[in-house]
Amino acid sequence: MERRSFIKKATLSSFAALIGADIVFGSNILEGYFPIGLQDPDPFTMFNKHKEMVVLNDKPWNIEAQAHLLDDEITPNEKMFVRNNGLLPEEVNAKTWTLTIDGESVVNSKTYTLSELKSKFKHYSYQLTLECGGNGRSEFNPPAKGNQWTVGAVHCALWTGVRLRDVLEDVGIKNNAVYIGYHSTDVHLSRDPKKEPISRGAPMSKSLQDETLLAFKMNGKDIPMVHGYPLRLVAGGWPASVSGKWVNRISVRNKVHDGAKMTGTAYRVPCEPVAPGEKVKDEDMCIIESMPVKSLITYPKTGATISEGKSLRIRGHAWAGELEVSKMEYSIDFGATWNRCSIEPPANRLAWQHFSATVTFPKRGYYEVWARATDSKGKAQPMLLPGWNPKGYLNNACHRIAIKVK
Ligand SMILES: Nc1nc2c(c(=O)[nH]1)N[C@H]1C(S)=C(S)[C@@H](COP(=O)(O)O)O[C@H]1N2
Ligand SMILES: [Mo]
Repeated sequence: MERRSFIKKATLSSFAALIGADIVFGSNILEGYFPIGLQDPDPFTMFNKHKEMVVLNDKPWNIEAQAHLLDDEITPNEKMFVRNNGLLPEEVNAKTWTLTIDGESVVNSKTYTLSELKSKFKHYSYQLTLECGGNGRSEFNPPAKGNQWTVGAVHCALWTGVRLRDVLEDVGIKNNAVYIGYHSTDVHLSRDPKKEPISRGAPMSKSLQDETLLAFKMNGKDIPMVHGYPLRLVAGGWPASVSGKWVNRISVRNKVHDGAKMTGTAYRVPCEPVAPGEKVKDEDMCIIESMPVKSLITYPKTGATISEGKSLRIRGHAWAGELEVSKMEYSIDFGATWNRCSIEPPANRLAWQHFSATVTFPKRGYYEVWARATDSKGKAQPMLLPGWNPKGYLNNACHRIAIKVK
């Protein structure tokens, strides 16, 4: 009689996904045994993150980058921020993973396996800027509750998958479709299986864009577990909360989706500007759609010292939600005067753009380099803070670095 009971294949594959490597002798693992690689509560090891990433919260995990870590043109996994609203899915098995398309506005609901999705529809790859709606929240006054992101809740990775549009067309969408809503397998903090940590979505016009993907690869590899393995919705240029991780169901709704964090004040800002600290009624709050124009200086790191007489090459990225960035400038005199940076076109729509400039300083001393992007409709970043809002969203103030000339 076999008395030893080995862990299930599904458990093994979710262990492997979490560790980010094949567990070569995994079939020998006994039930109830937890590989030490997973007992390690260190998020840097567990999620393969760069040592300089900053952990804001561990339940749920919220981890941000620093500006200088985001220097790569395409953000690698190690430097991508993590924003979870709940606990990681408990069991993930790509082999049995399915995606169901349902809702009031589908002709007939339909379920696809992951391999059906991959074989039936054409694959596309896009670099997509995903920024948390709350990025920059820490600067608002009066302060807003929530993760106190500084500048690091943004990334631009290369996502590969099938177009949501192609899948929706395959299912058949009724004329009264208004919105899609995603559903995922992560676990509510209360562990109540009836509650979802988050279930957001997008209007049909955004859902049907070329670049809106059901992605199964990130930067050419399986999506890392913490970023949504094995299937993720990605919708660049909108608050990253629209890009549902671990997606197993998409509902096509005949009204604005009313899932978790779609209603009340979540991911909404006052429809009209308000004074700092002002109370705003729920019905006067509007859902955030395209993100505002913004930029980051990713080189050098703030605090750098250079020698007198030397010029400084600065570089970074700029993005503008659904729009392009048409002008990029820097200032070394606290915003009194501005000089042009050169800026490249995006790799594709909704990808961030790279800028650079050669900066010279008149004499020794302390300087700040400020960067300001302007979008294709002529809207520029505010120098210090944009309009206050109760939940602390959309802080697109100019990024600033300190430089000493010695
Ligand atoms: N299923 C699920 N999808 C999710 C979330 C989540 O908690 N659960 N968080 C959202 C939010 S608020 C953000 S900002 C992005 C973060 O993506 P990242 O962790 O891959 O950087 O994922 C979004 N998709
Ligand atoms: Mo977010």
